[in-house]
Amino acid sequence: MKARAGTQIRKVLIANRGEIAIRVIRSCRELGIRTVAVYSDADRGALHVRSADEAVHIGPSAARESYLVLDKILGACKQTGADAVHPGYGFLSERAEFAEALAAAGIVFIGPPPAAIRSMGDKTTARATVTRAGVPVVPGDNGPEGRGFPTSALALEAARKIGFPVMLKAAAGGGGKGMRLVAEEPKFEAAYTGAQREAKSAFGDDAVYLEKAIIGPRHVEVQVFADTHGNVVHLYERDCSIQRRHQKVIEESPSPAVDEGLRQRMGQVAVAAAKSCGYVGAGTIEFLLAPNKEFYFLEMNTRLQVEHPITELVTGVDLVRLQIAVAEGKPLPFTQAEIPRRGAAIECRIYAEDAIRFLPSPGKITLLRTPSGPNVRDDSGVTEGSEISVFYDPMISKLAVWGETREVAVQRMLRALAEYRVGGIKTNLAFHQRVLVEPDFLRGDYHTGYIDGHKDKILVQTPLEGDALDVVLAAAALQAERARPEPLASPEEATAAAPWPRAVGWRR
Ligand code: MV4
Repeated sequence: MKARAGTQIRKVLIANRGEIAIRVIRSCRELGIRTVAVYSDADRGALHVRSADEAVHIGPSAARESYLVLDKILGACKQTGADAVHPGYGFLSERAEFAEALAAAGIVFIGPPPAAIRSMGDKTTARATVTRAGVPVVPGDNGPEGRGFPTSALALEAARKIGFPVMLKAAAGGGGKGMRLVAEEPKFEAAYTGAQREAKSAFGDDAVYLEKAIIGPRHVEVQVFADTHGNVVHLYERDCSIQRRHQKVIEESPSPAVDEGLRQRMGQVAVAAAKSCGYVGAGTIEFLLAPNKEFYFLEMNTRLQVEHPITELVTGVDLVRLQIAVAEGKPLPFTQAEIPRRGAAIECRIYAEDAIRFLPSPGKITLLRTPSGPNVRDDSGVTEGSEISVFYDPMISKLAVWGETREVAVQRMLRALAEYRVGGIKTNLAFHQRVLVEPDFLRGDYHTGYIDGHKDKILVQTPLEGDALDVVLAAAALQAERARPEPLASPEEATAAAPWPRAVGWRR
């Protein structure tokens, strides 16, 4: 982001769709900034189009021919006189050439500098870059020239040194594509070939490198923020271990596995990682947290993330507003010590899907009632009558709740999920209820294998309703009374929050 100090953004084009476009529009509106939506054929009547001040049609439904076409976005900027672009997540958000093209056109990219996107986009470069700053990476080998292994023989030799089990990963990868767990030597050759082939077809780049495999890890990520004046802070962690096929399903902050000491260390390391690549704006440092509480840098996401609302709920910071301030060249409005961390937040991603078979369930939403009430936030991209198309991610909304303790947040999420009504398509609402009432989840005792490990109890279609829901609330209440409350950030807050709220049966 090349904003000179004092640049004032007047009109933002949102190069995205759905809930994140609407989320960005909301902050812009509060700031008195004009907004421009872009839309494809399939999104002609979409909510994000109606939410913006102006909208520009950018082509056919397929993202490859619309949302992913750089020139169409640039054209829409010129046509509307937008002076800045917010990329959201996905689509063009982590394409360095996009940030460069905008800069060349004199348009502010509300995101990091192209060089930071580039160095973190390649996993071997990212590992090397953060290692120089003292950040712990998973023990491994980037290959003889630092960008993958040219032959499986060389890779096997390195794997023996690292020790099995190992992970083969695509240098251009991320998100699990081109990744292979290899438990033992006889399986290595086939895994190497498979990872290479998958990397080539997914990224047009077959470079693969090696890491020691961490077994039973949690995925804990730290939100970072940097301004153009050299200030870098973190906004604590999110636990995103509840995933399915590398798709996050439930996220929470703080992580039940992270105590205050670990939080400070992970935060400091995350800040060092951001500094190592000259970062500016909102970013996320992903870590694997091993069962022995060792943590390792995994990758950096150089964008605002889907799950950013839970960080907003526990810190009270509007991350999009902050992105805009930083893009205008303003300094961060707080120091590390001034960032609050209060209570607990949980987010459930509500999908239009057959949750058991894990397949999208596109179609028209014929009925929609979204939950509200105290400390409930529903970030949605649809309304009643909206069409969930086959062209894009079938996420309906992100349901996020806050509670003074984790137990209260769980109860609140169960209440909010029970309030949700969606007609016309299948959803994963019942799936979420089943995850939340599992004793292991209630204890915060889970890792990235949680869903597969609890298949028979979670992957059933019946929703929890009526009497069953009473049971659920009772279970959560019991848990709340047993559990020791998460200590608050400061003695003042602890005083303000005491006495601890009892698990109250408001339905009675
Ligand atoms: C790993 C790992 C264990 N050991 N790397 C999956 C997606 C990609 N971002 C990194 N992933 C993993 N890398 C080592 N050395 C386990 C995973 C992993 C995982 C990580 C985060 C969240 C969910 C996951 C599910 C399966 C595997």
